[in-house]
Amino acid sequence: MGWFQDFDGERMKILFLNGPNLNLLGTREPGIYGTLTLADIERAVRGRAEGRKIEVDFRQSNHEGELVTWIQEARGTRDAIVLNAAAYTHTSVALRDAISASGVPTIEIHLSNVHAREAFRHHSHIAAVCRGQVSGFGVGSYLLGLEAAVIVIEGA
Ligand code: CA2
Repeated sequence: MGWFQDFDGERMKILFLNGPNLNLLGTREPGIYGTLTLADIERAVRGRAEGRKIEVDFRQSNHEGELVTWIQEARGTRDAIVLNAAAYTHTSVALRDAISASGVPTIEIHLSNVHAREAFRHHSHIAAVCRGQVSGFGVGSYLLGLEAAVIVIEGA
């Protein structure tokens, strides 16, 4: 049996969270972030999850506090979080504390390769409390984030 089919428990509940300005995807800066909208990316993620024991919740907020609240609410209700914290990656101790306090395994993702960009994008406040990071694969970072979440949930 494939590692992605052998989850014996309930459906895996995976929460995708997207931070500030990601609602603008597909409308500006296509050279860096591509031409897909966030709705296109959500469709791709749901397509990858289809037919598997995976329940996807996909959200975006421009507000740090709202993201903090959603991370807090994930405790006991979600099996993993896949988080593109956008600019808050590089600024937010609040998100880091929320991830740490929630205890929910979290995968950090980025569309662009943050390490190949400006120096201020090289540091992530959340990396140390995440299980790992996927950066630089466009929509593929979301799909890899989904697979990473499944691997973490299954304990593979
Ligand atoms: O590469 C990523 O996914 C980022 O998380 C995107 C953030 C950036 O601050 C991080 O360093 C890397 C920015 C998201 C803003 O998205 C826009 C989309 C279209 C137009 C303008 C911004």
